[in-house]
Amino acid sequence: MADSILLDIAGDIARITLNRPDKLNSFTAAMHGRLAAALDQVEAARTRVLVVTGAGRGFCAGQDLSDRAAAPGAAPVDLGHTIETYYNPLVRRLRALAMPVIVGVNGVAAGAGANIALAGDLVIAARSAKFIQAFCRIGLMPDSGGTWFLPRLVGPARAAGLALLGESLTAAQAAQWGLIWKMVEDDALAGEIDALAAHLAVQPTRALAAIKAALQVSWSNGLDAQLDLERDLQRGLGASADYREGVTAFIEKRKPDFRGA
Ligand code: LHQ
Repeated sequence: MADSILLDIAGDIARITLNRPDKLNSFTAAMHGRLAAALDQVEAARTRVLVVTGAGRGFCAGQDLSDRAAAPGAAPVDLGHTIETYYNPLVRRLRALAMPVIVGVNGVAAGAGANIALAGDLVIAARSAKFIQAFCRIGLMPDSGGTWFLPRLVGPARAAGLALLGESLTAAQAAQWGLIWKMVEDDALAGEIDALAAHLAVQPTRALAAIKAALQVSWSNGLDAQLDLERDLQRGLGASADYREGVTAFIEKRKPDFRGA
């Protein structure tokens, strides 16, 4: 059986591909285990950017519904346990990774698959991709951070429409609404992701990690707390080798050689 998670680490760039294309890369418990192990390897390798994408025509259709089936007459499955064990740690981990996470949404992203995509820092979707908060179609509510991401990204009215109706949102609309960073034509997605990953891999990684952390916490901080946080993070960056290199390169009128330190 093919590996449900493919990991490729090339220099400073890590790529994880969700790889159950015949089931639109929907998650089984085994696949979650493989993904957690892959993320362990990414962290151990200390790469400077992570790309997450899907194999085949879908990005991820959320939970594999046959893996957690509520069979007629059977005792109900504890979905809270599934979420606590697999989905919440995954979302927390992607958000906490000290490097930018590019999510390349190559096709449909449904249910938890849509919200795992939104946990990325830069989400780029192919024109044919779709985002579906499919939960309400099967008697559930958005999880994997959906009720947190959606109102913050697209505002309360659109968040309510997406979550309550479970309709399919095109990539073009998602980009227009600000749900994602950008949409590109299908045949441009791979090249766009490669170029963005190559760019980010030579940027000042500590600064990017600080930006990521500060932007995230801004959603719950007041201005005073955020000003204090910026001061503290900037103080740390001010002592970094990459800051020294950035300023030196500026003064010497050359391209900086950032090492991520
Ligand atoms: C699938 C799936 C799938 C299994 C496509 N499972 N096979 C967390 C905690 C614990 C439990 C519950 O959930 C959660 C969070 C969640 O993620 S809940 C939401 C789960 N996801 C969904 O409800 C989406 C289900 N899928 C769909 O609605 C459609 O497949 C979409 C709209 C995504 C794509 O439609 P199509 O392009 O028409 O493709 P398809 O439906 O023909 O799917 C292709 C194959 O993939 C098919 O298998 P088959 O053997 O018949 O070819 C599907 O059965 C399979 N597949 N999603 N989630």
